[in-house]
Amino acid sequence: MESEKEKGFATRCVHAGEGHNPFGAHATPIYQTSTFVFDSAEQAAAAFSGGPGYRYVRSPPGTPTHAAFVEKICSLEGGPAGLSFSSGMAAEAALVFATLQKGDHLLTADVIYGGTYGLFSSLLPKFGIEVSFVDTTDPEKVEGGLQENTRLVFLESPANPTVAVSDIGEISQIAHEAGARLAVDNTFATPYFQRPLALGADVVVESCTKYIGGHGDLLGGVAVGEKELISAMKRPALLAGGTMGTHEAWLCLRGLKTLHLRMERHAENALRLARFLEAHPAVEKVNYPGLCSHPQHAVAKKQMSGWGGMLSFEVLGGVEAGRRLMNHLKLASLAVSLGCVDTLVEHPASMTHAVMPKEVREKMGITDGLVRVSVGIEDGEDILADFAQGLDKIGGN
Ligand code: LCS
Repeated sequence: MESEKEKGFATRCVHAGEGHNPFGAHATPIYQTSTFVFDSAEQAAAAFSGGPGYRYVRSPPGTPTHAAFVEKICSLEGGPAGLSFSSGMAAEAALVFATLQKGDHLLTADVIYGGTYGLFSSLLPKFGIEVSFVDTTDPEKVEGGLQENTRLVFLESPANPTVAVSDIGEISQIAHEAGARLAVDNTFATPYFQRPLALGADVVVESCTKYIGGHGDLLGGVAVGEKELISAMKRPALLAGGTMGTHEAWLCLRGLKTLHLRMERHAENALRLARFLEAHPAVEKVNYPGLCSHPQHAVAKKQMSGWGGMLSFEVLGGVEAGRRLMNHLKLASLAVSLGCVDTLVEHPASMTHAVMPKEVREKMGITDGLVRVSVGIEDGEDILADFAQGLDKIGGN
């Protein structure tokens, strides 16, 4: 696309990365192949010694389908380079492989997805990497947690599952002054509502399984950021695997074409549900960045252009009441994952964050009674009606 940078977000969702198609195919083709054929031994040798061209699909950039997807997401995140992966976890694993080595320190947010917590707390220390967890909603605590050997600061904002918000701009300055890089997991906000690179982050990682794919039918991950860092991630991507499937790359490319439309509706429905729950007598507390009661509402307002589709809440009566509610919901499905067109509910303490010790969880607000909702793009009234009938059942049958 000509002068792509000057085009609006929606136009880039639709057009970026598209159109490099031989034979004039309107939709980018799925290059369902595992390897590429060379015209000559010389061309092959050049490709394998760092030259351009496609080689073997595990070797970035994979196929032209992957390249189209990466070009589109780079345009949306506003980053110069990117890499696709088989899952968000594979992207995170490549990030830590590329940026940390024995003796280095990772400073990470305490509220993060349970899988990420597991990678950081149980796998990295096996390789001699020090890891510490800090409340990144307080930049002073980030500053206090930095060490001489800190090479990477990692955070999610909004964070899974409490939707805690961290000040990306302020933390990037603190990290950079200490010689560390800042990585931000942008899965909840998506580039539609938040662009961490423009706020000062060095790299963005995202689970494409969520809003990027958008329909709950794939696993994928992506990293976008400064060229040097993304280049360093190519080696772990090649050698540890974690390659995005070609069909998944195509589904992500297609999913992104409607990201702007879906995110608007997710956020509209989520705000309605958050307000409804906050006013409901059976609900103790609602976490949603768009509510004035959210402790980092002002930071969210500063760095996000919308509040997203994720919220969590506690019902009166704790875990038992929460279970009764989830068992009585009819429209919303009880499932992990998020960012699908349909509404999903889950119980972080026993599902997505079960890997965290109870005392660790509770300290950061992931209580036994917390219920997380990924608000879908159905009719808002139908979502509200489902939660209304479910909450009615908490005390009774
Ligand atoms: N980052 C965040 C914020 C996530 O929520 C997840 C997965 C990941 C990274 C990892 O991505 P994946 O490898 O699954 O593509 N979150 C999940 C969740 O909340 N329920 O199921 C998975």
